[in-house]
Amino acid sequence: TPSANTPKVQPLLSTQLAVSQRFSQYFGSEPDFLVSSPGRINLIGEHTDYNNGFVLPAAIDKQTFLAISRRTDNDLHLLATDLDETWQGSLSQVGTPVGNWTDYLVGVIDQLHRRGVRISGVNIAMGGNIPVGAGLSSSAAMECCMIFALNEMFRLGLTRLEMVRIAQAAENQYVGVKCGIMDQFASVFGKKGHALLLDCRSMKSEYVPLDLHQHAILLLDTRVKHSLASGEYNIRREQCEMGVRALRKVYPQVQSLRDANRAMIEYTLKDIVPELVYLRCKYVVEENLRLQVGTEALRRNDLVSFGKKMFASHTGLSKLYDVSCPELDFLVELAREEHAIIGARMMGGGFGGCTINIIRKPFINEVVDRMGKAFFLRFGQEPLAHICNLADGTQLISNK
Ligand code: GAF
Repeated sequence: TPSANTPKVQPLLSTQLAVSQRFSQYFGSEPDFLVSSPGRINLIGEHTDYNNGFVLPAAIDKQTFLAISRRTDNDLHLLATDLDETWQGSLSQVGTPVGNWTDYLVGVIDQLHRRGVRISGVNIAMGGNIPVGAGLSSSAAMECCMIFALNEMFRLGLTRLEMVRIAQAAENQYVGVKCGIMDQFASVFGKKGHALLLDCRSMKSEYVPLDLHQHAILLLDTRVKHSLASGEYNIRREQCEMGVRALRKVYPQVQSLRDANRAMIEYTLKDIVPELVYLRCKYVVEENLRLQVGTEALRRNDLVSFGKKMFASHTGLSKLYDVSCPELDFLVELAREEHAIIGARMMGGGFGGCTINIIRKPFINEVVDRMGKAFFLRFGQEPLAHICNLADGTQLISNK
């Protein structure tokens, strides 16, 4: 494992125990159900999900845990064990978002109400070890835990895909980030040792075994919080939609950027939309192609070719899609110089968070030290290093 700048991430078992113990202390009885939902990485295919394209995420061994029990009234009592914060409200008046962690839970109830599903009061304690704001989808994990727990408790009979859609809709309509489906899908459907190849149009998915041999997945967290991300994220979506509208006038078959090809972008779109729209669309079309070629390389166990696609993905995200930041660019440039790193790129929505690196295991310590020092000299603090393993998705851990 990496050395000095490895953060003190709580081991999973103690985090899980802490959440149920805090539940019992605060609410005075044991929870009826304990569920967990993981964070995710994405190997390649960034900002392609809301363009109906492909993504290749995986659930990881960092989790959110949620303990729940019934109340006799119609209230919602929440406890965030990591923050030591509480919140109470009535289920009959799901109000407007308040801009903190409670929105991810209340947003799910809001979705149930919109679907005409009423539940009675519950006590909930939630906590975990997914770094927040690091681009590892801690928010999706909260939403997925919530819907999964309510589905168990009230026997709502939802399928996993329905839960994914409810969790995403909570983020879109309550939290206000028009995210795609990738994060919630990966959190709910993750499988140990596997990535998920998801076609975001048909919603067909396939588990791709990820045999890394002597390599590991190293996340380097810039600790830059993506505060601008939600506004900029929604702007990127609008730019993509603008590109689709322009293309459709010439090519009626283009329903989303998924249907566009390089020639359409270079010979048609370039001349009919503002330059920024052209650059955004060019990135998306190229990233979808990179993902497909990259996935074939992974299936052949050709990690070196896959790694090259990761570097190219970063260049596109930084230069064409403009969702990187100096800290992420710096880490990827350093990674290009490291022989032990065979691929690296920024990950997730962007504007901060982590880079994902595929690295030869024996060199982890020395590389993390070297990159950490260089980063410190430039930005005045070290990135946090996490090694992650691919894990199972949302699950029931225990019930009374
Ligand atoms: C965020 C979103 F939530 C995802 O849906 C996806 O668009 C990602 O950014 C970029 O690939 O994580």
